[in-house]
Amino acid sequence: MLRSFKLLSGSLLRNADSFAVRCCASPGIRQWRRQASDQAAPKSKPVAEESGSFAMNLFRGQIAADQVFPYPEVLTEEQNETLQMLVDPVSKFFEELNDPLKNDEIEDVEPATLEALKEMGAFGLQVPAKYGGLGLNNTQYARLVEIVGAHDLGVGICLGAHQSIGFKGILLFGTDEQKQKYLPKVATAEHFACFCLTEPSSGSDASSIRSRAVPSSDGSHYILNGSKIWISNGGISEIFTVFAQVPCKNPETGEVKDKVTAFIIERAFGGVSSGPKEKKMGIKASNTTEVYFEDVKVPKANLLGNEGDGFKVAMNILNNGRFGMAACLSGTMKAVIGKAVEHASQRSQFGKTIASFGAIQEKIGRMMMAQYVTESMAYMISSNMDRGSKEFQIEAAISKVYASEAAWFCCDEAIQVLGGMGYMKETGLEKVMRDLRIFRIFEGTNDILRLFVALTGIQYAGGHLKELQRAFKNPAANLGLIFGESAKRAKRIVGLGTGLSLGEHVHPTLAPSAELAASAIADFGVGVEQVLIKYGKGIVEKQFLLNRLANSAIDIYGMVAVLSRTTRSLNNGVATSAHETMLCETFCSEASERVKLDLKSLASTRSGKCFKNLAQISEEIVENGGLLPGHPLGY
Ligand code: MYA
Repeated sequence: MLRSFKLLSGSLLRNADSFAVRCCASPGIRQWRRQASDQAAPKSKPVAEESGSFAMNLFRGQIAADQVFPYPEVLTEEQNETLQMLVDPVSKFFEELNDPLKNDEIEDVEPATLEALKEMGAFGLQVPAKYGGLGLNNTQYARLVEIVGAHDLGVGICLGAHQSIGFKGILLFGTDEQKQKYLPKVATAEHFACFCLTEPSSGSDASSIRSRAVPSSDGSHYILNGSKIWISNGGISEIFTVFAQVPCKNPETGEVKDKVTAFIIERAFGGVSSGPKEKKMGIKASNTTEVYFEDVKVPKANLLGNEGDGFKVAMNILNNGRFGMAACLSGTMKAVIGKAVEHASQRSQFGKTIASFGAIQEKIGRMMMAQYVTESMAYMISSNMDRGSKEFQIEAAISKVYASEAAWFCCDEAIQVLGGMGYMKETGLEKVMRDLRIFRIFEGTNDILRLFVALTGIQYAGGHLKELQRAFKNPAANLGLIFGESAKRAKRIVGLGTGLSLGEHVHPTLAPSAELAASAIADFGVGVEQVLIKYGKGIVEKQFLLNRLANSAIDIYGMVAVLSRTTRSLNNGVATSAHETMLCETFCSEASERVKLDLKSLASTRSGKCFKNLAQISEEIVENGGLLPGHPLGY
């Protein structure tokens, strides 16, 4: 036993050492990439802060249960009552008054609809009542945007671009004066707001923006120049949250460097103009334009946050809004599933309703599972945000990725269930599909968010691995940490498992599914550690692997979200708990198999060869400027 402990700790120390030389402590995607191609020694900074985030700890193969068990319930009786009073009228409005196909056709929100939404207070859902809004929390907001998502995603974007990101920065980072000045008018949509980050040369690489604001010589204001593209509400907004480079002086070195800074810009400042409405595939009712800033005089008082902090302001606004997308799309899924079910139960072929055929049952079952997972994630995150958690960025990104892909899947399958009818415009699914396509692209493409999820988690796990390495340099002072970690690894190596369990948190009925999830978490932690040790900071370039780690993290978060929610239903004896149990068991079973496959591919020679081939195929085609194989007919 002692000998195996010594052997184990020796190899751990060697590996941790080699990892530490190659991996810097806490870089972001950009810094990591820069350092990966640099020969210079990476600068290190204090690491290994503890995180309460479930997803973050997943990357260490640990269960941080507080955010996920029990399934959070945050609404007070009063908040529930307020919400219930809103749900009916909002649903009725969308069912009876809003015309999604008409909005789509005129590529605008019908004026009467817009006015009615303003009257309902729909543009200021989360603005505190003292500034004229409804003062809803994230969970209440989620429940209402779900209704919007079920009926009209085009209107949803008009509402969401305004409050989910347009003026969210003022809510999150505004001074009292800024809040007093701007919130009352945006809450009522007397003034529309929008979020101006993306530029022609800066999409996913958000910090490379070129718009620039230079302080005036008397220091009273900035002069802003630049242009933004694809701005939702860009043509109708009076208030713009704008990100621009500002020359900032390092107080220690005196060096001046451009840093992203956030501003609140009014169209009334002058020099602000918008391009024509873009012609889009979907969400046509929403107004998308370019926005230009030409020598705009911006008062110093309109800085949002501090000079140089704009990138974090932007990221926080986006993190804060992403759960809303999941909630909204869970509503969309409900709606498309409803259409599929209605058709499947009425349409007869071969003498039976098509709902009785296995091929259709599998589709409906899978659609339902995807919706249940999305909804469980959305409300888990909104509740955690309402409970004051500040660490939800990975979870929010996961929910955006999962929801946008699940909604696409559901809509595609619903169309398939309806067959020819599904393809007809009047059924309404064609519009939903066009509307949905953008959700995998905007607010951070799913590709970039997968990298964000994987690298943020790896960075956290890497910090802790480095801490372990430091502990080995002074073992006497760190016996607890060393022994704990080594014992965990020793148990795993001799096949005793890791001791990880979700058993105490889940209903006994779900014990087998909980075991699958716990074992996926343990395996995932090992997978992360192995890629860290093998590639060090070079992991940032291994996007085939990062994608698979992100997929596993998404699946595991999904498993835990449904385990938690289903447990609540079972504990409360709700009527649908047996149905939910099947959704939960099936998802956990399939997701755990996917995780196994993804993790296996991290080290498998065969997968490695496939990834290499795929990369080379792409390189050759790109170099050739198009497809390489000749036509089978020879001409
Ligand atoms: S708006 C446009 C959306 N654009 C994007 O989302 C841009 C995507 N790009 C990025 O997110 C970043 O550039 C990435 C980082 C992730 C690629 N939270 O060196 P870095 C920290 C917290 O990695 P980069 C639109 O589409 C990081 O830890 N912190 O940065 C609207 C590091 O910190 P430190 C973060 O390589 C459409 C530092 O920043 C985050 O440049 C309309 C630097 O990091 C984060 N997320 O790339 C939608 N990321 O220095 C309408 C990084 O301390 C709404 N950091 O180590 C619809 C809503 C529908 C519902 C409503 C219905 C009513």
